[in-house]
Amino acid sequence: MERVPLERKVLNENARVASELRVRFTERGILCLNLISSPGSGKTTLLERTLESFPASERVALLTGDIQTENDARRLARFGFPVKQITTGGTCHLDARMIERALADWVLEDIDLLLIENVGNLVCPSSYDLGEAAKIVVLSVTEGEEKPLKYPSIFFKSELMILNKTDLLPHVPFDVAAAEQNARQIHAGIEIVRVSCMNRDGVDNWLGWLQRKRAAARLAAVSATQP
Ligand SMILES: Nc1nc2c(ncn2[C@@H]2O[C@H](COP(=O)(O)OP(=O)(O)OP(=O)(O)O)[C@@H](O)[C@H]2O)c(=O)[nH]1
Ligand SMILES: [Mg+2]
Repeated sequence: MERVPLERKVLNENARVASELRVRFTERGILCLNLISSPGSGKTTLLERTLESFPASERVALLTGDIQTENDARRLARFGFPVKQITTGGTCHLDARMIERALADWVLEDIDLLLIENVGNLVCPSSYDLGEAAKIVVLSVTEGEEKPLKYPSIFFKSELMILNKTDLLPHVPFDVAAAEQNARQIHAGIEIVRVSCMNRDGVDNWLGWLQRKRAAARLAAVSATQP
């Protein structure tokens, strides 16, 4: 009986902090993206492919969430951009307060792009707004094409689905058209980019999507600050 009101209170508090973060990001023209997937779909690898394409002058920063270990932050730190690991110690998702705390000693004026890798989980992270401009769901071809139907919430809330590990298609029974149709059945407007982080196929399409979103965030900041 007590559980539902408590859950609602937690989500309301999260929504309040997330909307404060969103205002801070929007005003400064920071594009914040929240990457969500099952464990091992390739979030960190996609971020590695992304960072290696950037010049050293790129104003990008990253937060990466895991229940345990600093491994992902170590992998991402190799590229020289600011990275912080958020270790949740058991919680299966990041929340807006964790993002607020992680950003406390960073100067937001130095950042244009904030990439957040959520804890590997296809369910819990979908309920927690982090103040992002968009959620991105990563699905890999080893997971089965029915996943959008089984875990609809995250596909419904994501602007983009990255279909990763396409290099494995010759070796796994995965129907790409059915997977994409399932995603569109849940969210008619979802954008889809097929990539292989292993052989880089399609990575430029992802980078193109990212640049278009960044341009839109810069425009939104100009209109937010105009009287
Ligand atoms: N064949 C193939 N393997 C990939 C690809 N992308 C990632 N992997 C492999 O998949 C495994 C998991 O990748 P990660 O990037 O660590 O996955 P993650 O989503 O960050 O995992 P968590 O942070 O634990 O949720 C690693 O062994 C990667 O090398 C790909 O496009 N093709
Ligand atoms: Mg990872």
